[in-house]
Amino acid sequence: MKIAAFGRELSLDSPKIMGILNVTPDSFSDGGRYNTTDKALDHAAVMVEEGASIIDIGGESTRPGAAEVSLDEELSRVVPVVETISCRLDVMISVDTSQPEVMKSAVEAGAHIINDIRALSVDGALSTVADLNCPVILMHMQGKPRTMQIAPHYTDVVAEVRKFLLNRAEACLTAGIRKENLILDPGFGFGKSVEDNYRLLAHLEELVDTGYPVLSALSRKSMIGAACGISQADLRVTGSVAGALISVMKGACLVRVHDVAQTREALDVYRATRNSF
Ligand code: 8Y4
Repeated sequence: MKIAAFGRELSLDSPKIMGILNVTPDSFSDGGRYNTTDKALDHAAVMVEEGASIIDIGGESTRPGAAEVSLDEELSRVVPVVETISCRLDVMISVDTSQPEVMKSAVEAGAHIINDIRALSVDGALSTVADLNCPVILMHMQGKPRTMQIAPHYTDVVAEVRKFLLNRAEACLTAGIRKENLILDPGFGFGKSVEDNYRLLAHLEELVDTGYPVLSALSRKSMIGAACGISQADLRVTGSVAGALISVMKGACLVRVHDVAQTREALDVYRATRNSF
């Protein structure tokens, strides 16, 4: 398996790291230190050096209760950063957005992958990605960011998440998006209790079994804090690395992380072990 976009390719035969670059002023888990274009570039360069194959750039805060961002605000946060990174670094760029206008402008500016927590549910998103002909990450969410953590409920979280994602994949295929461009993501923390999140992680193989590449994104999230008893998000590094490694051992081929160097080391040990089988 591989991801291919705009003349660039990334083999998924070995797991790859997506480094998180937040460009929202309230990027909580890095204290908002990297919110200008220069600082974003510096942070991205460090992550590439540490082993990130993809840099994920997002201009909308999806933190529960966060304020909604206008289209112009999102464009002005994302586009300059995408332009700068695509000119200066040899790395794939994903853009965390649900808005067709942002998708188009970001790809024009040099982005390769659309990362949509709303799984292309906004009007015009399906046809936009079909036209762009680029890879897209479809994520599961129950409810809406503002309220999703109030009372998440499932009868069978693993079956429901799998079914939702396969339905969205079908909608993509119907809209003319190529199968090779689809990546599935269980959406840890998006309308899920800690128990739901761990059930999804424990059964990640059931998502991998779909045949689509799976991305796992649990870095520093509350499920890690809950298991480790750590309330401060930026202190959840070791638990996050463990979660990334478990995901990869269950067949995820992409992990979205804050702590690239630490995750790279864990995946290197796994690789060395596998190579000795
Ligand atoms: C601490 C650190 C606590 C981070 C919470 C968080 C996903 C995603 C996000 C995901 C995909 C986040 C943009 C939420 N999560 N994209 N984006 N999958 N594909 N929270 O799970 O990182 S933002």
